[in-house]
Amino acid sequence: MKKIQKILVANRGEIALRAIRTIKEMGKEAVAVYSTADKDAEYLKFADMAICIGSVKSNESYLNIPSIMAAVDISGCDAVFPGYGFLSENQNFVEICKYQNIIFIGPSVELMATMSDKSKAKEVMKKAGVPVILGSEGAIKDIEDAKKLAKKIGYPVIVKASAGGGGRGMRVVENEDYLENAFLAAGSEALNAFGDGTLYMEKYIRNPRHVEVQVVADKYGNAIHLGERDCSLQRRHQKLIEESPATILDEKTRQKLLNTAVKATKAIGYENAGTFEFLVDSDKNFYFMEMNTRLQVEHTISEMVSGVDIVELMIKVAEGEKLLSQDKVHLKGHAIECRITAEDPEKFIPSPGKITKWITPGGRNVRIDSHVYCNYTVSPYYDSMIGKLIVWGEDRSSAISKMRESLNEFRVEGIKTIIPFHKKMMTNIDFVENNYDTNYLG
Ligand code: MV4
Repeated sequence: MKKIQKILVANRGEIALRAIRTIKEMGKEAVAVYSTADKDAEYLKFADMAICIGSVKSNESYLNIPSIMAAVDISGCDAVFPGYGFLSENQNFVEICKYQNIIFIGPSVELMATMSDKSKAKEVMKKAGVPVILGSEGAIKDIEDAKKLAKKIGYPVIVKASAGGGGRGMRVVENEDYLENAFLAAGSEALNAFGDGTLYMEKYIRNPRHVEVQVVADKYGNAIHLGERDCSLQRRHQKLIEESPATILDEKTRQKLLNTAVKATKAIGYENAGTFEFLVDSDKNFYFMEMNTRLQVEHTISEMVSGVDIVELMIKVAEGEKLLSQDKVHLKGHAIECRITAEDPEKFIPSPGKITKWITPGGRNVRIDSHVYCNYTVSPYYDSMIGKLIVWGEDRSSAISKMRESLNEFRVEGIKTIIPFHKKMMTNIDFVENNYDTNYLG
């Protein structure tokens, strides 16, 4: 078994810092990379080495594979940790790492490719016995095919881009009058955005909940789950608040959901960390939607309820260590995450600039994952997320109370943040009573 010695963290911001922390805790060396926009970031000094990989533009730095491979080579790393976004789901990057004998801490390129095709992923899951939403078998051929399919499925239907995900290249169709337009619009949007206009069709589920299951698998066919997350509070496909467990599910349905995800993980021979996304309809039926082949932003709430460090597990299974068994995982209590963005809390437009005051909440069961501090300048070049506030409580209502108090302690000046929005949500009757869905914020 080849132990990993030195890991290059191919990311920036809070997730780079989060990874560096675990790497060092494991007694390994961490190598950070940075663009010129991030050159003064304090977290770079927490790594054993930091290498500049290019300009402020992501294409010339965090997305630049030759620059990152050069940094791997110069620093003598034997593994790469991708985080989320940037190169985390880039198949070329995974192949190049393999070719250079560098361990990519994530799944195989084959499964990454399968899951990147949403229509194919659905077929694979259906074969593995996972419930999927009634729809087309694979791609829609043409408008005539679309009309026939929609009639068979029954309106409303939704057409989705096979290469899509995250909401792009999608159209809801209420009746046949709108089908042709929607089909053409979604197709050209998908072709434009992904270079692939392939579409598939599903029955449209009104006002669903988004519930996802965190899984981890090793090289020997063992797989475990770390519970589920309810990520229904989104705005324009941007998640804002996540919680674990999903208390809308009764215990029997929850167990069925979790077992389904673990069974599917084993059936496809998945390796490393992954997330199964499901839609839950108003009758509490769950259906597979997509699989994310990376660590996600909201992994922290699963860590809070399981006590497991997911990044540590990812590194261990990548080294070839055998996974702990499911009965060693004890899910306890309730965790909530509020994403802290540098955004106007009403208009949701980015608010970059210099932070002049940064006082974070703390105390028992409070976790802050953030790379920023007083006098840090939030760059306009990257995602507006500057940190995450995660709290834990014995149950959902104590977690909400804890979050409310924590948000009240938070002090940020110099930039606008989304904190006022989160404060409102923590007293919002619908949120507090768990009466919301993916369309709640419009
Ligand atoms: C759906 C749906 C309703 N019915 N599919 C949005 C992102 C992409 N991953 C799939 N999405 C949806 N697919 C069917 N058959 C509703 C959505 C959807 C959604 C899903 C999860 C979280 C937020 C959402 C917001 C709007 C629409």
